[in-house]
Amino acid sequence: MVSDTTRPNPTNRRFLEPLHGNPVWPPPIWLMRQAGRYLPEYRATREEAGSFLSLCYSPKMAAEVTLQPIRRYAFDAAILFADILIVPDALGQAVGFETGEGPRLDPITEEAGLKGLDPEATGEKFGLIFETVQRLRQDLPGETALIGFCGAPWTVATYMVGGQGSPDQAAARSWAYRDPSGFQKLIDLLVDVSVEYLSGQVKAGADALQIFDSWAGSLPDNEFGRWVIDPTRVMVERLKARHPGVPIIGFPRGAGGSTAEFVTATEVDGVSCDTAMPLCAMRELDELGVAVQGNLDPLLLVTGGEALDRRVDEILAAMKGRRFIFNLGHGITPPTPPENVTRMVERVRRSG
Ligand code: 1CP
Repeated sequence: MVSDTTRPNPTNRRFLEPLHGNPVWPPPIWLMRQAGRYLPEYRATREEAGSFLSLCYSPKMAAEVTLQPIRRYAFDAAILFADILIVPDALGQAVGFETGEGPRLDPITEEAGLKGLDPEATGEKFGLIFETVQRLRQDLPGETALIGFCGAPWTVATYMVGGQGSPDQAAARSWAYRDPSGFQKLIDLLVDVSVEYLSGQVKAGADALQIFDSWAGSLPDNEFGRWVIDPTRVMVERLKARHPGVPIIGFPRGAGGSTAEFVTATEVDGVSCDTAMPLCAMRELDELGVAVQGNLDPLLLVTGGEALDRRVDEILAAMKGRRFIFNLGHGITPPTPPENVTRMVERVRRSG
């Protein structure tokens, strides 16, 4: 946490300041899924690419869609355009994206299925992602930080085991209950591969990392330590040993009352809070010594108007003077009018 990781930020990238222990105001701002279907220029590049995965694996086009929201809104950070399911795809569990339907994988539901996964095979596909990062570091404005990312082992496992997104992640949870030692092998493999993947992104030019645990909230508290906290803690420990100055943000979505324990046990430098996290709880997280990121409801960006303004002001007032990064509680949704994003960014930047 801060006492271990604070160091001067050798760049002029304001986004990094709260993560190194220094509050800055107005707070830095970026948005989860800031590249995406709400932008007409994204839809055009996506169409040119043909499929979602060809977009992810084309360094030129993936860099282009990463830059699009930076050109429009001058966010303080860009996030590499890729997906958390690149990891299973590169391991050999082919991922398909059906338009409008989300990802589809051939499910792995027991230990024997792990034989089909090959960490040695990830090089070619990971190499394309690292090339995107390299291009981005060259093309981004000097003051814009670049965030690399991956899915947390638990969340990636929910897709690998379920074969698609699900409302309750029942397939992964039931393997974990039925055969914890077999499921542990899948988690351990994802820890190893994800550390290499993130380390490669740092070597290629990422300034900070975010680990997305979008389904952390589906586990009861007696399972949360083993499948959410432990894998993330090990990843943070290994990444810090290799890249001591590179801050790591955790996003244990839905973790609620277990979030403080997540922060202390994993030693992340920042925690991204979902929409349901009370602002008073976000202040308590700051008091643990981490930067706090969040947590506007993405639906307010669709609604716009005074309801949007009011909540932006409430969040800013609650977090003023803290190590805070303005963001959403989850990703931007496709119906978001781009001008509502402009309105919000201006309001955050004008806040004194
Ligand atoms: O063009 C399209 O139609 C594809 C939509 C899309 C996009 C724009 C998908 C499919 N992934 C992405 C990009 C993406 N995904 C980014 C890029 C950078 C940015 O934020 O701008 C990132 C960080 C992600 C991460 C991701 N993918 C998460 C974690 C964050 C979250 O939203 O909870 C998850 C769960 C995924 C899986 C995924 N990929 C795509 C979809 C539709 C989904 C969700 C599937 C489901 O659960 O049903």
